Amino acid sequence: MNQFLKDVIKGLTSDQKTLPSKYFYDEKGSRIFQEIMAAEEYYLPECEVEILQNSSKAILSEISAHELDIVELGAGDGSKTVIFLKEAFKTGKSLTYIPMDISPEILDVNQNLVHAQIPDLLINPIPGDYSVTSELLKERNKPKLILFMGSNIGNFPGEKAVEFIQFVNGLMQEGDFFLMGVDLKKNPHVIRAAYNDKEGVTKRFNLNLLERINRELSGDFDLSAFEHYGVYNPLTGSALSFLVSIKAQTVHISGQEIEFEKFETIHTEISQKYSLKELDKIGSQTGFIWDKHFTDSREFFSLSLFRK
Ligand code: AVJ
Repeated sequence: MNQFLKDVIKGLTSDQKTLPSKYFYDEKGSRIFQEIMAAEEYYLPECEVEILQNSSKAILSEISAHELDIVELGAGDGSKTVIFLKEAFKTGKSLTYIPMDISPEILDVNQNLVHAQIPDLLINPIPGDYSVTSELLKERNKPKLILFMGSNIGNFPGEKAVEFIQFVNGLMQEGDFFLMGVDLKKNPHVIRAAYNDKEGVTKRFNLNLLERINRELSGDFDLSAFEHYGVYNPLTGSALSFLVSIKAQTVHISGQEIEFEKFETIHTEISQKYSLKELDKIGSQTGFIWDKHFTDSREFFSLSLFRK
């Protein structure tokens, strides 16, 4: 049985039905995510861009190595990272950009975009699940800067985020750097709106997960019988996305029957928000000697630099 099918069946036969958010990003899902990034309510990219424009130099000034591998986990289309790469290229360091992403199609987009803007930058894309492909880094012994942008860390629930950062730390040598984009705690209305855009792009993004199951795993989800529900809980700092079955129904996936009660939900995503204090604590918990936060003017978002 392929891993996707295994994960889907496991998730949909649990008491609280769930689906892993990494499966959002097939070719179509990656394109819808690009639309989310352009949605008015989805403030994250513009904040990250503002920080990259204003602070890339300051971030780079912390890094003295002349030869540097810039590794990006979950790189996506590279449209924001290229701002940083341009600044890095100007320093005259000898750089290799190593974008990793689960979607090979988006890595092609990434490579074309970065190459068009910095023709002389060495690019070495690696497609695949970065929790697997990042193991390849252990074979490279150049100084490293690992990027994990866009608040992708938010997709890991609580302890799993700490474990993941520990895992990243384990890929690094003393003196290497980790730069992580993190969405900060803020007015709950602002967060809720970001996951409930008026145009319904986020809804399409969520429903594409069911469509993907239909396409790839011979599923028969009726997309019109599921609604998108996005909430933010200030108690926990978690934005959560669900698909709600609006009626009792039976769905078939590769021959297996899955029953839904009326209004039963599938939990599809967590997008955790952090405070700068929490990030400091996580940094020291996960083996870094210091961290420094670069934020936008509204303090909505942080690019946090950690040194091993
Ligand atoms: C790519 C994980 C950062 O959680 O904000 C956007 C994905 N989901 N809207 C996020 C997402 C719904 C996004 N990350």
